Amino acid sequence: MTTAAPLRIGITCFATFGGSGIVATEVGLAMAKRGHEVHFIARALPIRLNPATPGVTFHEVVEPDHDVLQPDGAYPIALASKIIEVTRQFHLDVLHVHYAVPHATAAWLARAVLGGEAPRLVTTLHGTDITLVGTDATYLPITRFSVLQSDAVTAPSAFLREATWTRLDLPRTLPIAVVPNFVDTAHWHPPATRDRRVLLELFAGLNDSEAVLVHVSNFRPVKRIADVIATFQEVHAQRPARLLLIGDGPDCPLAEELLEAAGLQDRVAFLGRQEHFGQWLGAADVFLLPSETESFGLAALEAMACGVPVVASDVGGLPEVVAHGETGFLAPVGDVAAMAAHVVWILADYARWQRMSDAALVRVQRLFQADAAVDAYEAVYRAVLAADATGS
Ligand code: GMT
Repeated sequence: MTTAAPLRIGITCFATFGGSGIVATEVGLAMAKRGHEVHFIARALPIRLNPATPGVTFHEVVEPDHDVLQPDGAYPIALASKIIEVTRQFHLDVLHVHYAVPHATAAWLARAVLGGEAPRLVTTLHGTDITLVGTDATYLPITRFSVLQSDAVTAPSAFLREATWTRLDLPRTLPIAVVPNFVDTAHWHPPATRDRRVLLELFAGLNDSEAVLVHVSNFRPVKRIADVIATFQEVHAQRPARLLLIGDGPDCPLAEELLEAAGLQDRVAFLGRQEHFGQWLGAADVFLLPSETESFGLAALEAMACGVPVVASDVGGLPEVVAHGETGFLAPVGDVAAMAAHVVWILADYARWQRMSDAALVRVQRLFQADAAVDAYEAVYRAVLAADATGS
């Protein structure tokens, strides 16, 4: 329980499978556990949110079915209306939106309508809202405006803070608090004993000499799925290996096509979208994340929390998560040969693998604990409220 007065907090996020929605959900759940009243406002129940959690209420944003608005839709307006409704009913102190567009934009609109009753606005940037969508000429002015209208802005990495200042042409005097993403180590942890039998249900006939590589994502082009497959192919050419793919998205058919072309389909388990996959993750050997860019790489952090070394692109916020040579390796984007060589090197010696696995756990404990991140977010909430009270 919190010692200071409990807050009424609104949280807006994407409900779909993706890092920003997961972080938003974990922050909200942790705030509720601390005794705050938490209202999730989203298009659908966010993945990993149990609406029966004490202290949590879910408010669904429904777009009324008016012919004139079809097929264009008006989601940001429906969201703003729901924020207005929830604020009026529950007197929110703070609205914490995750992903700048359209969430911070809808929040600005709601606040304009609410006037004196408006909650303080905290915007957490997540990555593509700045690096891709936010810098698209269509959205740039709105993204920039929405960020500037927020009472506080946070980003999960120093990389994304810098990218936000630079790409939105914002002064470095605009405070952007870096609050790293985090994992609940009660949920994400290595198995008590590294029992590979759980993988037998996925890979018939798996034997101890075979390494299991794993990739988890939303299979968007930014994840460079072709590089996941090519890295696996190179590793498999050098030593027996299997590949576990978890997630769903537009590049799933590409993955299947490439695996078939390489004749590797029977070496791969493709599980699609999974809510609970820790047991398989913790039994795997190396996690692959060869993305084009990542503001942070939450999936890599979850793997590290399960004691799995990560081989990833040396890009974006990934170097802030993966310690090169200690908890895994980083290689230039697209350098499949280097990534495969790193994987083979890690797997060549069990003691070496174990050292990296242990180092990953230590790094997670030291830098990415839930309590520290939730403390940081709560401090941001209290700071914007205190600034409001003093009129600063
Ligand atoms: O990874 C994605 O493509 C989804 C995206 C999202 O908005 O859900 O993830 C972004 O936010 C995550 C949580 O902060 C970060 O861990 C991911 O690195 C980031 N993705 C990119 O920057 C591509």
